[in-house]
Amino acid sequence: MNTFKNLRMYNRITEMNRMLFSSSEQLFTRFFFLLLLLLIYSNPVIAQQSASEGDGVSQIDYYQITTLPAPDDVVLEVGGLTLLPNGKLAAATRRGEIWVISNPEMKNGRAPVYTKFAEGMYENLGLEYKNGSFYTSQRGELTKLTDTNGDDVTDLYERVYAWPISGHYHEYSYGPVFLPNGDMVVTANVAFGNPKWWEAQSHAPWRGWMMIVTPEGEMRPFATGLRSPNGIMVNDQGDIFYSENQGDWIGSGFITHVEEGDFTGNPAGLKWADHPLSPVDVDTSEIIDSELPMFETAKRIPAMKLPAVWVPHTLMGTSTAGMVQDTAGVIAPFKGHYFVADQGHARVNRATMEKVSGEYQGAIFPFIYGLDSGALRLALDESRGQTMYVGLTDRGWSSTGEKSYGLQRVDWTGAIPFEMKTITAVPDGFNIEFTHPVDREIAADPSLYNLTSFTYRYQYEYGSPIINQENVPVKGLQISDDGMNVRLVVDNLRQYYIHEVKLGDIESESGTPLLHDVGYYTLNNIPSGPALSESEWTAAASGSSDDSSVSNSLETMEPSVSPDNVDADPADEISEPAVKRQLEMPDSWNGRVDQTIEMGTVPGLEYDKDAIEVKAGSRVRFTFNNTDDMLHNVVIVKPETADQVGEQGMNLGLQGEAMQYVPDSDNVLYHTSIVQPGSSETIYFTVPEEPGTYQYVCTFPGHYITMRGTLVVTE
Ligand SMILES: [Cu+2]
Repeated sequence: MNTFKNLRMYNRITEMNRMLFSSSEQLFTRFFFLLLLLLIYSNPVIAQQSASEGDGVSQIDYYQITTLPAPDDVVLEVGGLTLLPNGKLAAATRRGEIWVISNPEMKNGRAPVYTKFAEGMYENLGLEYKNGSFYTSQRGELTKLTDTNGDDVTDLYERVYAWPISGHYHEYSYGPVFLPNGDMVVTANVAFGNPKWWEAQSHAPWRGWMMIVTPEGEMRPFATGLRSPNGIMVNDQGDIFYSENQGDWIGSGFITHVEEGDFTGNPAGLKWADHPLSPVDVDTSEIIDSELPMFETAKRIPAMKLPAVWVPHTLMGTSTAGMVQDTAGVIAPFKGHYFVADQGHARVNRATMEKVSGEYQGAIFPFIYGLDSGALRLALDESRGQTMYVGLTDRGWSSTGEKSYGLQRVDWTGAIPFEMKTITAVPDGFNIEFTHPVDREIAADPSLYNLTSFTYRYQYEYGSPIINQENVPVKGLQISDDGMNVRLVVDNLRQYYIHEVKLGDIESESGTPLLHDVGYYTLNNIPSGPALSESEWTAAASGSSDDSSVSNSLETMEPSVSPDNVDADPADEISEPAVKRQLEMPDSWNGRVDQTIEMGTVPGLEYDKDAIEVKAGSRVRFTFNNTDDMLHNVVIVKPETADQVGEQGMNLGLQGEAMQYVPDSDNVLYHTSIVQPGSSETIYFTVPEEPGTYQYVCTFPGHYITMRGTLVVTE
């Protein structure tokens, strides 16, 4: 356990260091300070983001994140990642190279060794190894590479299959992933066009398609409707899945089970549905911009395949990427589950799926936060166990995290976190399986299970707001004899809808709090079968079932004065202002402002100022100009509370949007609303009387880790 204590200490000191040396001129000093810390703790960990939950358990109690160092001249923008039979790791890069990495586990603290296996290719976004050869997708072809003389450098590049491209920058090609019969699955991104820059268009055959390619170079178009199909996975049943990214006709990211002839949502690829090789029987004229949910269109079009698991946008990530099934139980408590990388949020989620009425559906849960950059590819180390490698890149795509590429390792410590292990559908509600037995007394309270359902529009416009949000009142529950399962009996179960399951302070039998308290279940089918009879479950106390769920009302827009019961000690002295978002200059100021502050953004999720100095008690006019292409706010918080407030913002779930992602906490002093790209907002506030190092932070989900600075209040 000492290691973890050190890690936690490391995090705390990194944070201190961030506060002490935040101006850019002092970067040099900061670097040496960090180096010193690393020597003091003499630990192979080079970067470890804090993900403390603030209530007793945190990510680092269960998972250790280590950055694999690389030589300066290796620009490891990972597009493909695979483990080799000899224990080495191989990465294909967006720069067109393949690197073989020896000693990725960094035995005895020794650095990994990088050998360039291949170069001169173009935007490789997938990598597999089979029978002594690598297989990788370049933008325009699937390539096989072989080292024929055993010097760890390829000397044979063979084209397996080439597909046409128009030359548009967005025509990324992904894969391959092998099927059990030795054929390969590849996917082809659409181009963009007019009148909107983001409008998906298929300028060449099979853009927007999934293709099956045999090792002999025969290609079979398999399915279309794909927009930005960054992840491909074949599970232990031999079934094919792909991950999708939000855009036109795609309300949010998702994971879809793909079968031959499927149409998965985006109509661009339908341009080739009449082609003699096409197995897809859908006509573009059948796609109508109706503002209805996707499932309404699927009722009309038999070939339309609904997502097995929606990955709710901003709540669980922004760009669904690589996926891998943990068939060997590398992360043992989650054997058989699916890990799903998110590029935009630099995180990894965990999905579980089941088949109901012959179709896949399931849940997605948070797993790992705080990676260095956009998480694109995952590889599980099945031979050594307990390790997942994550390949990172964000060039042109932006993500949270402080770097633009790299390779990190997630090591499971062996301690099993208290989590919702699975959510499964039952005829009258959901069954939640936990990783440890629950504290029965606490878990018996139905008000601790908050369920809300919602979906997205199927529309031409980019993305979608959350629509048709409704409460799902919990009528009662039944705890299994072993305490591992809680079966919820609910009202208002809706087929096709995403059901948010958010838990209150449930603890395990041994008093451990949940590491993550939320999951999102996509209910494509409600199982048939007997419901629990009323004698089998404990009813909710009257009145508690209706108001336990999240309100959809905009009344929660201004979370101003209500106190928060979790409070950081050093902040207790600072009183909470009555109005936290003052848009007009207060009359009592008589038109006099002591200081005007302008704050902007810079690419890479940062403000354009690391620190601002203000005088205690002074009157400030504060303007936030969002010059970035993403949504941001500015939340001024009490000293040392940016992490806590940032995490609370991230955990608001469905309430977040209406609350401008500003948690209802007395650590929040002042804030702007969420400011749209290219817009600005001005607020007025009086600086606290207590001098100190306050913080400001963006609480839009996932941004708080890098988007922050210090507000130095002087006497
Ligand atoms: Cu932000």
